Amino acid sequence: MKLSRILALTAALVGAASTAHAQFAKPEDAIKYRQSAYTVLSTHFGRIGAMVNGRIPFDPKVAEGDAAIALVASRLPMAAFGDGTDKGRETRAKPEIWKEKDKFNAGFQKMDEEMVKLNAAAKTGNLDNIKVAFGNTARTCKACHDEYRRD
Ligand code: ASC
Repeated sequence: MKLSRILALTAALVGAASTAHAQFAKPEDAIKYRQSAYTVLSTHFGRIGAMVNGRIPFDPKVAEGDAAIALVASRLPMAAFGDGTDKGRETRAKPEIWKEKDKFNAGFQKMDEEMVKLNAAAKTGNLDNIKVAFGNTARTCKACHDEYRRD
């Protein structure tokens, strides 16, 4: 998929995701939604990781598709961290998320920038490029997990 196409598609999806906020009937639904998005994100991001680390063979087309899905999935959870969604279902989300909204949102923004670069790297089909971008993106994942996710 062309990067411009991915970006156009994700812009539309993020528009849909940001209005999803009002659509959650219960906090439980919002928590389920974001957990589902993280499951999809982790599955596809993790498969790029497996290629980067040599656990599975590198297939540039598969990596490109995974990067596109990871980018879309990474843009979904933010709309599901609305007020009152700290409780309602088992969650590892820490209360600090709702106390440090600007900082939390900045973390998502940073991840987004690296995810976009990962997509550009995946399009080159060059494993070394993907390795660098994957590492940079993974650091932005970890930064938020360290601060805002219970073990
Ligand atoms: C993954 C995955 C995460 C991140 C994180 C990066 O593949 O599931 O949560 O990478 O481990 O540090």
